[in-house]
Order: sequence, then C-alpha cells, then structure tokens
Amino acid sequence: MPLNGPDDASSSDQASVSLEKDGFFVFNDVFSNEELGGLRRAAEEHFKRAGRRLPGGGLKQANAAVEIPAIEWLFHHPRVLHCFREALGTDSIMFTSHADLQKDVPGGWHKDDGTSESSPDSPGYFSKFAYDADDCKVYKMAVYLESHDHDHAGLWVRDGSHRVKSYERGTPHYLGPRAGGVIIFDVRITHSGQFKSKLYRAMLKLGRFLPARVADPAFTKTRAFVRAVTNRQRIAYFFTFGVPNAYTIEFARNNILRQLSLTPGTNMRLPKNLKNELERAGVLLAEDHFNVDDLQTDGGQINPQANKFATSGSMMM
Ligand SMILES: O=C(O)CCC(=O)C(=O)O
Ligand SMILES: [Fe+2]
Repeated sequence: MPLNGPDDASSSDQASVSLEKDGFFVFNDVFSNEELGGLRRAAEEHFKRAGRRLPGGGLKQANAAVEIPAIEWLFHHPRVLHCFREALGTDSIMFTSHADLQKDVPGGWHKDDGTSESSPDSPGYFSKFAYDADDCKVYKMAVYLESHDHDHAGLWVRDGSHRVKSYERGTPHYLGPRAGGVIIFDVRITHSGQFKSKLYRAMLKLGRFLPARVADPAFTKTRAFVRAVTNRQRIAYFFTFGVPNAYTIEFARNNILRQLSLTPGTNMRLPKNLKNELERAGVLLAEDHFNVDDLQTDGGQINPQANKFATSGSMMM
C-alpha cells in the first residue's frame, strides 16, 4: 500500500515487509515540483548531446551518477536515503554505483539481476542464483517524472517473482506512481515498463526491412514527437542500493562491467564530491570493495582480500 511520503510515522516496517514479501513498494510525495523540474531539465539537456539510442526507439544513459553531474544531489537526497533505509529495513545501506536515465523506452518482462530468458543457466550478476536467499537485498528506485496513475505506462511487476527463477510466474500487477512518488523494487523481481502497443509492434516489424541507422533514429523521433504532442512523455531515473553484503558488492561489480560495456570509456569511479556527500550521510560504497580501475582497464578480477564482506555473507565472491 502506498505511503504518504517517507516521513509517514506508520511507515516503520511496512516498506521492508512488503519488499520481502511482494518484492516492491510505492512511496508517495518524495520529490517537490522544483526537484522534478530539475530532474527533467537535466534529462532534456543531457539527451541533446549524449545518450544511447535503443533499437526500436528511446534513449538511455548508463552511469548517470557520473555522466550527469546536474543530478548528483539525487543520490544523497535525505528523502531518497530515508526511502532506501525504510525499504532495506536498516540504516546501514550501500550504494552500488548503478544509475540509469531513460526516455521513451518501451518495455517487456525481464529481471534486473542480470539473468535473461535466453541464457537460462546463467545466474547473471550473482555468482549463483539468489532466488532462495533471504539476505539478497539489492533494491532499485524508479523515479518517474510523469504521473502514471491514469495510464498504463508506469511499471508492471509480477507479484512475488523476486523469489523464483521463472519469468512466467507471479500475477501481473500494475504500479502507477504519481509524479513525485517513487517505486522501490527488488532487482530479482520480474517487471516491465510500458508494453509496446499493437501499432508500435507493427511499426517495428516494418522497421526490420530498414537499416538500423535509419530505423532507430526514425523510431526515437516519432515516439518522442507523438509523446510530446499527446503530453505523454516518459522520463525516468533508476538507481540501486543494497544492504552491505556480498550480494550487493557482486551486483555492483558486475553491473559496473555492464555499464562499461554500454558506455565504453565512461569513468565508473564516483565523483569526489558525491562520494563525500554519501559518506557524510552514512552510506557505504560498493566501489570501496573492489578495484574499479581494474574493471575499467581489463574487466579485472575481484580481490577477495579487499572485500571484508566476502566471507561474512552466505555467498562467496
Ligand atoms: O521503463 C521502465 O519503466 C522500466 C525500465 C527497466 O525496467 C529497466 O531499465 O531495467
Ligand atoms: Fe528493469
């Protein structure tokens, strides 16, 4: 059940209990209109000069905590940290360095734990499948800049699917946050953004006959135009924190490799100021537990000596 803001006194256990049981939770009234305006301006400015165009339309930016300095405040905002602390059920939380920005990206069922239906034997970002692990608590915050309580363009989840490997299990459940609210969900949950419409799927089929360099920009522009004139723009930020243990560190490390592959040459080290602010707010950093420079250069090997959580969790690195 949504709460009226993270300061709601009744919020105590509700978020963490829901996250454990259902795999998601909605917080209302987290950001002010000014803050939403700042996030929107930063996204629009950024996509004028950068970003990755997706096949089939839409824009994405990986490593947004570094690539978009104007939104640095988002990651240490007191209300954001409060929501994560409520969701994770502890004050001791860790930032994974994962942050994405996206605009008008169409969805489809998937999990954010690095697994995919096409590689059913791969445990994704974790070294083994983590669906039965109670201490795997790696949670993503979705910040939609538009209200989605009157359309179906918010987030779909399959209830309870954070505890099963199958992509088909769990009743589909629509979560339409109002602008200013956020959703926090377990990265293991099966979820989807806005599903592709019939018209859009037909367009994509036709697009197969065109070279990607023609089809992708054409779809991105058409979608952006239709959304702008129908007042249905869809911009969202996603970023991930966890409890400080081996699961969170392993997620962070392997997700950094993913972000590097999506944005070659991006600097995955957190900016000094952001690092200081997070530390001041009592947030631990996953990047302190492996060598980011090694990942930058050779996709390096994690050093178990440097990871004090490696032997304390139930999962070995
Ligand atoms: O588009 C959305 O709302 C969801 C995006 C998502 O699930 C992702 O980027 O992993
Ligand atoms: Fe996702």
